[in-house]
Amino acid sequence: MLDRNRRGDWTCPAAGFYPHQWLWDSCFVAIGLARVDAPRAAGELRALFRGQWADGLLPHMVFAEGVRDLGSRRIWRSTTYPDAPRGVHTSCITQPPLPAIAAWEVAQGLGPEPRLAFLEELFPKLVRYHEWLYRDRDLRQTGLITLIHPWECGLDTTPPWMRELRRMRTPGWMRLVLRLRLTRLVGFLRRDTRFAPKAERASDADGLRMLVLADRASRSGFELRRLPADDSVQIEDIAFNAILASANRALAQIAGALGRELDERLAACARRTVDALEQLWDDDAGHYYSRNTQTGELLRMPTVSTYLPLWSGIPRARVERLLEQLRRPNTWTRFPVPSVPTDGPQFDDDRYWKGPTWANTNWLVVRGLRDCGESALADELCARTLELVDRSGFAEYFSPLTGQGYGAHEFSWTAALTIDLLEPDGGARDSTV
Ligand code: 9WN
Repeated sequence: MLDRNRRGDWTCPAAGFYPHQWLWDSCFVAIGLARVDAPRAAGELRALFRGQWADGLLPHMVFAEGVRDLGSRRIWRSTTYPDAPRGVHTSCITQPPLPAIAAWEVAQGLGPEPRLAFLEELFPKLVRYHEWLYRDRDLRQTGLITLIHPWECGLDTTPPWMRELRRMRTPGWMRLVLRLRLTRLVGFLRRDTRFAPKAERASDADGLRMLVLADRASRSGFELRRLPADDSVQIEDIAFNAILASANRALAQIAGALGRELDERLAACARRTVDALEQLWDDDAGHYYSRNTQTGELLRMPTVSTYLPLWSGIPRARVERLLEQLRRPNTWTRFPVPSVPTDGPQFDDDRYWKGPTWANTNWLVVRGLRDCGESALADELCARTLELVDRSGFAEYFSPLTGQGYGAHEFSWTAALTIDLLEPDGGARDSTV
């Protein structure tokens, strides 16, 4: 299946459905491929970096040549920016910072010589990406990165983000479209509903708001420092920042393997991130939440993102509270971990990021559990994830209640992470990362 989704050096998430290269998809694909074909995995990451901008930004999408799809390339018009690469079209925002983690995994699969050459090649690019994050997206130097669009967090329609989007000023034309239910018009512009039933996808309202937000951000060149305070959405996303904390550790390991040290400024930023995760902890609820950067308000809606700091080196007391939450029946379902707890008002077992279980977030939780020494629970989650795949194939996401597969049905990261989870140390080649 991964061969079918292969497009030269890189792998698309799902043929037809998602025809371009996505940042975190390619990282998950590389992590799985590293177990069976490390040179190809290395190529996957190299191809991702062909989209890197001169200022260090690693965009969330690199567009495939010659694929016709309505609109998406036009939202970005990357080639109008001096820092964007020539000869390839990209988006102008990023996605969860997994590249350093993936590079370290891929390196383990390569022989000693190609390993060093690969790490030498990628290290400066990874450093520039992390420096860009801290320079352009942590303006107050808090250690927490601010995202400017839900597409950046990877869990696009996750309830806390959608609630913030509902608060933004809605243009008149959009109110009209929604009031008159001109959904057929919207349906014509949408690509996803050609491949999967509407009930499994983002609602038209959520989809339209995301487009409006992208359009507004484009007027400020997608630059956080230029965004108008009252017409933007700015969030310190918990999933993104938790992954960044693990990625910083992977970056330090890569530096170590090359006999170098991280630049002191970057190392200080990395230390701040781990400490700053504490600010996103709500002790009453026992959850980590994302935070509105402008108002400082925690977005108190539990999602699977709350478990990602398990892999970020958080204090043991926090781990204990998270384990309590994870074992609750609203979360430890027949097929955990649902993207939204099953007793929440938003829960919908087949709709995208509003309830279904996803292989990539499970993989991240498995990694976190192993890092915390919780191997029994990690094994259990690993086994249930494999059971999902066994029953329903390499679906994009699954019902946490019945295990039925939804969305795209030949989805690359589900297949790739299955390869990794099938290994005896399932989901943790090197638990020290
Ligand atoms: C927008 C490719 C991507 C994933 C995201 C997932 C979805 C895109 C979309 O698909 O997002 O980036 O078109 O909805 O939410 O996590 O990387 O698989």
